[in-house]
Amino acid sequence: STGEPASLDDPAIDGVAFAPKVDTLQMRKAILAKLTYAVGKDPAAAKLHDWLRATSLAVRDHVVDRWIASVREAYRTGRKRVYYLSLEFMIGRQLRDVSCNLQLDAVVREALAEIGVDYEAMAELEPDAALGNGGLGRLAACYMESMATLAIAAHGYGIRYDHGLFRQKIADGWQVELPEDWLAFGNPWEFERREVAYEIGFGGTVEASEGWDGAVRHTWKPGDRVLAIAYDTPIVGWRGARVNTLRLWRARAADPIHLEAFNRGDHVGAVADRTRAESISRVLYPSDSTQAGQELRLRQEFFFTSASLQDLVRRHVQQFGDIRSLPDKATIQLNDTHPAIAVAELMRILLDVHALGWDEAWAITRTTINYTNHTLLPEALEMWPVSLMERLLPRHMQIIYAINAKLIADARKRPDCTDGMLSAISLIDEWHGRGVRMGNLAFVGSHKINGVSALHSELMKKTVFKDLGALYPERITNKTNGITPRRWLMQSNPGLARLVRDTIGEGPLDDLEKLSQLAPYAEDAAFRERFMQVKRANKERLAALILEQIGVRVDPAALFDVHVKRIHEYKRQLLNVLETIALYDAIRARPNEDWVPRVKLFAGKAASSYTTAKYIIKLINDVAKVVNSDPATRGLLKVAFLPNYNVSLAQVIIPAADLSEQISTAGMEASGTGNMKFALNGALTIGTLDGANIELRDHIGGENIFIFGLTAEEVEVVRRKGYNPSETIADNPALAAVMESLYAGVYSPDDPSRHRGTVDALRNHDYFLVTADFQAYAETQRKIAALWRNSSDWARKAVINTARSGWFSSDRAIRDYAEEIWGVPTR
Ligand code: NBG
Repeated sequence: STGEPASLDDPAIDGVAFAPKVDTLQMRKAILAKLTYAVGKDPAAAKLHDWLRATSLAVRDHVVDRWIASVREAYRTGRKRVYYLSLEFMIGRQLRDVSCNLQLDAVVREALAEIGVDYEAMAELEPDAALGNGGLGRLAACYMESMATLAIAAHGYGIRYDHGLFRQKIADGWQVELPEDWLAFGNPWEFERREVAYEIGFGGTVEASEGWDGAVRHTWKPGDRVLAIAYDTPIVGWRGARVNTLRLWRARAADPIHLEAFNRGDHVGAVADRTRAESISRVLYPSDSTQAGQELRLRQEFFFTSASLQDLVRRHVQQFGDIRSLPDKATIQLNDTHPAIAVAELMRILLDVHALGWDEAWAITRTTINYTNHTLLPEALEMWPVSLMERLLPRHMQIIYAINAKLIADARKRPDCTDGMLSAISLIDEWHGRGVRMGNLAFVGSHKINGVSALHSELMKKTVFKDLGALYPERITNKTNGITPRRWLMQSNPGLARLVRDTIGEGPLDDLEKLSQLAPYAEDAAFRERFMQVKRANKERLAALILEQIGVRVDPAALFDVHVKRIHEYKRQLLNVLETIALYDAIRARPNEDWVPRVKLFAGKAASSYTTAKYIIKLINDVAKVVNSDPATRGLLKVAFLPNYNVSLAQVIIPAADLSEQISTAGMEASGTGNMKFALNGALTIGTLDGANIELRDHIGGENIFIFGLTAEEVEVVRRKGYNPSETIADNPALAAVMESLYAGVYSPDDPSRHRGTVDALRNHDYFLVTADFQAYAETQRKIAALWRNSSDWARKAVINTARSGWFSSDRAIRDYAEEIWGVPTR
């Protein structure tokens, strides 16, 4: 019923582009058949949700054909597999992504139009799969898609949270967190695999005994066990090059119910064990770049890591018969430290289950595992109390002590070894009440360790991994992040994608670096005109959304100045707000000046326990209220905070931006990936020399980006010397006035003291150097306004931004990982 299914042994799966052969009539029949036989509805009675399900299932059939062929190909060729372990995968909506990559988009649209179903309205009903917090989870999603595009045999492993990242509502200007329920209407993109289940142990004891060879063998007898059940989601590469599997684990109790207790009348107690076991995959921790120090979090980390390792070891032994060839046939990438326990768990499996000797087990572990570090923030470096680890994972703790003993012994052999060095590299931190340093464990157990931008990788060598890096210098490498152009250009900005294609052809669709062919068109007035028309249409769409969502009317002709990302002090939304207030003051003071109409758009979630970040959200909304209702601004300045920032909202906001705010305190944003998405979509950037902004400047040229503020080195010096913000404030009348009005409660008349804590913190410490960078930021914003007045110069730079963003494709990033870390071929 789905038209022509691809042949399951289709040789094209080895990498040649492919498109399912299906016409509109066949697609229409397929959707109607799904509606009738899978959804069980009469077309006359079907709701939009039913059509969404039927359409997804019809498209999914084409995915499955390619998926099975991909799996067969991997077995047939015996090629090396990549295993990507991540606590977060922020994959967003699937229907448009899958149809785009299989070139089914037009056919689906036409088929639905013939049936009389509004595709756009229907697609809006699909919930975002928001199994992540921010950049780290979205990176994992982009990488999964690029691995399939480059025809790498890859498996993603994570947790199937019942509830993803909370929904954010703004009530009276404050963030309110509501539960997210993405599975409420079922999930057509996942396949439950009840037969793929592993036991995950916790607690208990370790028994030592003598093996047949006289060696000591350890057996872990866990105190309790939960089951990990697999749920598979196919991930389709561009043009269906390959379909890989994202395998997410759900926790289930081994025994669903205690019948005896139930029959006794204890109906709640009868399912208590089940509730406890299943809590492991219940919710995503809403922590972004900070440590969630909960026992449940450690249970989540071990749960998915152990299930994934058991699964990949089973697959390897089944396919190749010998565990010792694992490093030749598998490579494991740890996405941040969350799965760092993999080092000890793989050792346990090799030593205790496969009875290998220590040295052999260690060599296998050390050549199979790699680790990506995503932050230098000290509060984000995971450290689990030794006491907790000993209780929950007693065998792993023994292994960690043994790894540590060998590490220390090796370091002692070095002539330059000092006590300071030994205490820095140790897996055990003795300073903060004995904790296991998960970052060090990941480093020591890995073949390669990478940072996510050039600056971040350099800083990693100088800070967190200074001593380990000195011991093992060949291990540290850089892999600058990337973004998939399928979602972040083709799907989110079809107007621009069409213009690119009409102008320079299909090349960039398969190799984003070919976007550079667009550069000469920056000098072509007619082209610039069309480029800006696309932008204008995107801005109109966003303006309508802003009006609908929060009732604020913005002029699509205004400069859209956009700051969207998680709310965090180091990302400095505050710097932007202070400058917004200063601009508001200036407009009122000099109303007759030729002001550039500007929309200050913000969106982003604050971690539920991060009070300061929540006050920043409230402040933005307080400022918005005053500014937007003041007739004195004559609509020249509008401030808007859009609630519930997520992947789908980003897909609407980013193509409509003129200016991208990337203004973190230098040295603190590991990479950023939003910065790349904005530039690709023709926004200019105002940014600090931080993370991948530096590479952005290098690629698009210093004259096409607005860089300001302290460098990472200067930040370090200023902090070391001791920074005095009150002097800076006193020297800057505009800034001083902003601080005073905030302190006096001008923006919070209902509670004049509300923002005094914020002002005091800035006046007294200002750790993130907001006041230090204020003047440079404000001046740069005025330069940007001046450029905006010259619309052809602006358009020229916007075109150049798009033309030179090709390097930031995640295909480039994945190719680097494949060649330099994983040792697997790409297409
Ligand atoms: C984040 C960094 C970002 C980076 C993403 C992806 C964590 C721990 N780190 O700068 O803050 O772009 O990772 O690498 O979430």
